[in-house]
Amino acid sequence: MQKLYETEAPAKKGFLVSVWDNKIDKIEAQSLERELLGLTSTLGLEIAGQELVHVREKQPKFGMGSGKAQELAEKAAALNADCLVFNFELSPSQQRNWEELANISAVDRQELIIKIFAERAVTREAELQVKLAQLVYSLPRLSHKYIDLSRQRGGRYGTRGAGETLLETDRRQVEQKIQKLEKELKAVQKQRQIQRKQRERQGLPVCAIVGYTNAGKSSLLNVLTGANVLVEDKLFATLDATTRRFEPEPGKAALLVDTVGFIRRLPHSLIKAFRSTLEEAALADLLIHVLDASETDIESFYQTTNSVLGELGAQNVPVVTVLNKIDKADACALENLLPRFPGSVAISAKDGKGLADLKRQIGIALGKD
Ligand SMILES: Nc1nc2c(ncn2[C@@H]2O[C@H](COP(=O)(O)OP(=O)(O)OP(=O)(O)O)[C@@H](O)[C@H]2O)c(=O)[nH]1
Ligand SMILES: [Mg+2]
Repeated sequence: MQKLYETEAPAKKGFLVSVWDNKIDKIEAQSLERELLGLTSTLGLEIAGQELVHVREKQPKFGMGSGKAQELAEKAAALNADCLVFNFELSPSQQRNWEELANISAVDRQELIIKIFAERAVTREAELQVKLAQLVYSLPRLSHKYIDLSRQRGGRYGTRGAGETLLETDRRQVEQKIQKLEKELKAVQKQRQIQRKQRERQGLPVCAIVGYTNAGKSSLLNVLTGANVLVEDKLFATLDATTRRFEPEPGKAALLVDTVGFIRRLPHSLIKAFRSTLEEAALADLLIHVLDASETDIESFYQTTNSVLGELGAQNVPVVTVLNKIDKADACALENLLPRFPGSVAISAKDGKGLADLKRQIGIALGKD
């Protein structure tokens, strides 16, 4: 069969391109730039350099002016970067244009996030969900130079690049694969529904811990229940919902579910593919919305989580808002946050501060039913 494109050697050094346009303010642009750095490092890629470009008017060919694009391609080449990483969504044609211009792979934020999810998937369900998201993302991009961004891959992905499945295949085959995966996923998800029903039979109220990635959700689950869920200073450490029993008040048991973290501009193919996992939140009796109080851009994180929750149909579930990492937060900033999030509970999952108060608030919220 004819090959559509060749897989490139693994990329080692990325040149990061972030844009700041009229739609967002500079603080958010800088926070997105930091986040792009976090996403890239999570994949184990070295950073060759980065630039925040102010774009007055988006131009179709590169998403910015051709002169600026040329300048960035030259900078990346001078720094020996072997891939360009963008903090905005590239259309399939923009992606191709950048790759032709710079002669290295161009990866956007969406693809980066999908690749991280691919690395993190452990359960069969998560694996199927990620594969599905990858194929949906790849479908209009069959000419994209697929590269292997990861240097820390384990055996599961072997020497295969994330897009390699596309190598020897064509659009129709990809579509068939998508259909097959959707079917397989449905079967696996039935299993999850059975588990959910069993849980319901226990008759215990369910609290779902939700929030932006890296806010400290798994840390909170661990300190409240003695669980041993992986906690890491990396984005998307958790991809599967873990459930544990706990007692917010003596003699009053509830179930606590850890969930996948959210991120700004979460790729739609991922939301769609992970819908059943994310829906844990919509089916809960109570949401525990964890915010990282030490983040300067907390407002944008708060809005992102709320808008994804809305999309999942969880807007009417009662919420206890938690300001976590107070041990790290600036005392003055914290004072401003408390009136901004009335009724919120300030805690530190790290040193245990505020946990007794949080349990009390959870008990009260559950008692309201
Ligand atoms: N200083 C401080 N660090 C914390 C606290 N809670 C969590 N962290 C750290 O924040 C990082 C992320 O914590 P996780 O619990 O993995 O966060 P998460 O929300 O589950 O993240 P994802 O699963 O990736 O969405 C880790 O390095 C934790 O050690 C806290 O109260 N104080
Ligand atoms: Mg987690």
